[in-house]
Amino acid sequence: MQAREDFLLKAYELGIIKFGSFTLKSGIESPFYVDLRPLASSPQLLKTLSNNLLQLVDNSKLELICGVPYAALPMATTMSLESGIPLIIKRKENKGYGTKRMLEGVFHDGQNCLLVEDVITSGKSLVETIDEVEKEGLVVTDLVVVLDREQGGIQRLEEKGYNIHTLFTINEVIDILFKYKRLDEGEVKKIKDFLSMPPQAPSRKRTPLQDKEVQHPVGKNMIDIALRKKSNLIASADVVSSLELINLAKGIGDKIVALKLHSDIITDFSWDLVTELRTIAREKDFLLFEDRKFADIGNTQELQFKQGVYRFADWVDMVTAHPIAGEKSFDVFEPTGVVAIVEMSSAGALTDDYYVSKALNIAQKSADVFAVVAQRQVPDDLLLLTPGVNIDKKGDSKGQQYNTPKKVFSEYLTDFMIVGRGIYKANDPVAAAEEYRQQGWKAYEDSLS
Ligand code: 5BU
Repeated sequence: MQAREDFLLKAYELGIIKFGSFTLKSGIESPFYVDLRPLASSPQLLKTLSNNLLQLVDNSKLELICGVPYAALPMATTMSLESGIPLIIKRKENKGYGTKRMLEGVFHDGQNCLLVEDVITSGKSLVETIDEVEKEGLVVTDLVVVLDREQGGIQRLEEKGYNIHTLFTINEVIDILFKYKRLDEGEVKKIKDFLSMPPQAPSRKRTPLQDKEVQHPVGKNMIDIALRKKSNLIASADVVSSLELINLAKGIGDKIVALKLHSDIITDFSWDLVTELRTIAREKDFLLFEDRKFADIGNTQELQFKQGVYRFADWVDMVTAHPIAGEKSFDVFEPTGVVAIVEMSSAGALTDDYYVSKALNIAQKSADVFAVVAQRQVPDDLLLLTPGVNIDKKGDSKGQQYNTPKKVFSEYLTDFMIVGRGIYKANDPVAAAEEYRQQGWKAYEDSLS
């Protein structure tokens, strides 16, 4: 007992657990944050920990040890050195070239592999990891975990038939830290209250459109139109002739907040078309949204935006741009509203978590950006636009991935959905637009409560 407490107090001094207010990956606000990576900074503690973990399992049947990246990697390595059981390394992501294996090292089918993990919360990611290891032909029966956050993870894995051995539970950690006066009573109460809440407690609530703190005039305009029309629908008019485009705009104009265009796919693009579109947009009360996806240095983007065949600056209300060239590159669009693309809907897009967080950071720093395109919840000061929405289809043969209106409004807390083929390819585009408008608005209203 004393040894466990000693270990924990020393680990605490290294900063493996912090108290305050932290937003977890799931969006949930937590009063504490656990990060076991600093343990590797004390070789002695790492060794003690690794031996404690080894003692939790019957070593005789184990043939391999594998740590879940990254925090458990030094632990698994030390366990391997201490026990003589060979180590294999699991990749966090497939490197996409070469052998394409998820596991590195020498192993063969049917070997029993012990998985090592730092913290278990809901157990979801651990289930995915086990799947990946089993897909490589290995057998997983046992897992060792340093800390159980007591959010249902153990049960989830036990139900699937795995033996899961944990060193500490979070409640135990809190009790020990309280006993040794590292936490006071108020802090303990706050943490215990949090731990006793249902694990799937909703993260942030949706802010109703009328209460959004959007400063940009184009963003404000979008919200006003949405409320007037009870619509959160942006139609993507990916048709290739002026005639089709005009017909579509006239037909669905009063159901949408914006008409999204790819001007460079229109075979007979002309200034007459622009004039007519502007007239329809004014009559039917919607915005013109050019999905140009600018992705160059500011100077070039300025030329592309203001010069050339399309001269977007003269007639569009809003444009899409990638944040790839940095926040200054957005300045050239002023006063047109900028929608920054931080995450794409297609399979295999490079916009992973790291990209998204950096891209959001750039988007938030620019006064010209009022909205972003993404497939996840974003900070409340930006409007969220989500493409890849279709009621009937799951995807196409070219990588597009679809969600339903219900999913994007309830899960991502999307503000506006973007629908292309679901409308313009429908037998009756006007009826389809009305169906999407109704479903979208209902999903939004449902997500308010
Ligand atoms: P669809 O027919 O509903 O699949 O059309 C979607 C539209 O949204 C299409 O114009 C795309 O260029 C656009 N889009 C997208 O689908 N996914 C993205 O991540 C981005 C834009 Br950014």
